[in-house]
Amino acid sequence: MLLRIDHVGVACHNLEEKIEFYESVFGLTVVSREVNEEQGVREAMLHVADGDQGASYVQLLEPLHPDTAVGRFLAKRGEGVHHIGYGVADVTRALEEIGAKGVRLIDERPRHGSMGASIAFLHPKDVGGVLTELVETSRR
Ligand code: CMX
Ligand code: CO
Repeated sequence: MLLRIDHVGVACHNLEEKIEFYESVFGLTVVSREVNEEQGVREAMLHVADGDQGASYVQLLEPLHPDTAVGRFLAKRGEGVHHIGYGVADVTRALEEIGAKGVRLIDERPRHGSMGASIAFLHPKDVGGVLTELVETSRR
């Protein structure tokens, strides 16, 4: 069901500073910058590699407000890995299959994610403490 690791989501206080760090230390390139009001983030996708099943990225996340998912995470745990995003062929179908196995779905239906993707989150409490995102890449 999981095709690849699409991205690792990293929570940070200052997006521009963290972009500079990933560019200068790892030589990564920003391929997209977006504000996603629904998710409460300002974010950037940095390309890591291309594989048979698609590309993989680091997603840097800065909260738009303290009272958001990433804002609360930063206050509680500080900067660090926030979630893992796995590529799937069909996010609606994956949600049905995973929900049927008793895993709590944060999103019953897909939402809008980076670069036109359809995304949905699974509750970290049912995935061994790992906030898990399913990503269906847009077919552009
Ligand atoms: N990873 C692992 N555990 C996490 C977590 C994370 N990223 N965020 C919160 N938790 C844990 C907390 O530690 C807490 O556990 P304890 O009760 O044992 O302390 C529990 O989950 C509830 O956390 P909370 O502080 O009450 O936080 P929220 O109200 O924000 O709820 C969650 C948590 C996962 C439901 C919420 O963050 C959410 O809906 N996330 C999905 C959306 C999202 O993260 N969007 C930003 C990224 C967008 C993108 O990738 O495009
Ligand atoms: Co993500």
